[in-house]
Amino acid sequence: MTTISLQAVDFVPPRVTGSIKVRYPAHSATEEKIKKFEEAISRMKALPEDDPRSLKKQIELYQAYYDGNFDSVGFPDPETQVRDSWLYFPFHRMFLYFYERILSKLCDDPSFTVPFWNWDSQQGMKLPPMYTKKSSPLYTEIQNKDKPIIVLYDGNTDTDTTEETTIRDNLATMYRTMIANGKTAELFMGRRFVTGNESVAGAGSFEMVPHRNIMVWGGCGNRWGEDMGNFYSSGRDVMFYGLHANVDRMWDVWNKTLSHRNFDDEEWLGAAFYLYDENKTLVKVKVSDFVDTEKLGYTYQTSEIPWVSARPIRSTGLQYGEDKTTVTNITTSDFPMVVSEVVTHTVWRPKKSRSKEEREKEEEVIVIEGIEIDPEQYVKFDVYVNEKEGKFGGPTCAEFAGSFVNVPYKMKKGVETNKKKTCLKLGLSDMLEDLGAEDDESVHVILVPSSGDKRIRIGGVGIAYLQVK
Ligand SMILES: [Cu+2]
Repeated sequence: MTTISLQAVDFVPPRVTGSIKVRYPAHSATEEKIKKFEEAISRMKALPEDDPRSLKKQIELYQAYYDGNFDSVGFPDPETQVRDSWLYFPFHRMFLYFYERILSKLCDDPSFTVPFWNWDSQQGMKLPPMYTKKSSPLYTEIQNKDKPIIVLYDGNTDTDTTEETTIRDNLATMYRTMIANGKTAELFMGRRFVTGNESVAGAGSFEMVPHRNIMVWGGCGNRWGEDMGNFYSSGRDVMFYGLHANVDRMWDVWNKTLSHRNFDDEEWLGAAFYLYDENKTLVKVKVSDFVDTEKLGYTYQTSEIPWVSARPIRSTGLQYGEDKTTVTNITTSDFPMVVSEVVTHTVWRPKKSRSKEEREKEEEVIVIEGIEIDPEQYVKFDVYVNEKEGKFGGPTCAEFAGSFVNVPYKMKKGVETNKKKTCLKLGLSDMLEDLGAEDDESVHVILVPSSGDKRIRIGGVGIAYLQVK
């Protein structure tokens, strides 16, 4: 193992005086803004490749924090990845912040901001026009090739799906991710990840869905999914930065509009990364400096949030999901097992008939643990609750709890495929209310492998309670 010593300066937050900068939606950008952005990107692309601000170095820098490139000193396991953990949101905020500062300097405009691809609104669900003009430096060949017109949050690639259905599914998916499955910092932002922590990883609701499916949608659809659908290549596509600006905006919405609090653990606030600024200086940045965009001197243009009213409805009596699927009953003694077909498992609830106050204090969650997959493969399985008829109607059903999604990535050399275990936690409290099942002694948890690699090993399924702050 090589240990590298880094000469870096500590990050000093900018002095914010007067009005702050506003990031704007890509689909409604003015000609003037597009021209400025094109100019800045052209200059970044023209930098020598070994300049730490060059596009090549941005791509490499991004990949450096994925794909198991670093060990924590003295703790080879678990390997360091910003995926699947509470580092996902802050790392991306930092990365984009410096990307924006570099572009701002390159186009010599202190008021410069990056656009956000407003994929959570109906108008933003198609490729924004700024990325589709062949002669533009914002254009990527792969990006513009054969893909459904509307971005698919759920990863569903049914060819007979209409635009209207996809938009409806997308909005329901966003509601579930941001609201029903986003009640605590752990559920929304991901599991705790600290040096020497041997416990398994786990992505938050948002990193898993829709984020991963949007990355895959942005890729070329082959096994490796380049550019956007694979971490080593995603930074090649200019739209990837717009995608993540909206990810950053969603974190801001979760804090400010939905009034949720971040982690307050010292380990999270003190977690540090090394990034290059606009003057090629290596800067050590801490999460604590990146919890509020306004303290960094930027905010997001106010934009409609259509998914807040898209609470999924009960599927009974609806027309979709006509095909019935055969479901196999399994019991606790069957675990660990490889789930390659639809299975249902009855899970006893330690608490039932909880009052509204109790439900607001503690979120009941389904825990699917010991998930082992091949990290180099796309994997998606869905989780339904109490869907007794074998009809799996997708994100707008009240019985749909959420999904597990893997975007292909690499583990460090020497680590066996399938070694890393992860888990999935999905909020149950709202669902049980919608299904009228709060008084039931058990819930039926149905696992539906839906696309990608189907060699999914599951360690067990249970119920837990997480405190809501
Ligand atoms: Cu991403």
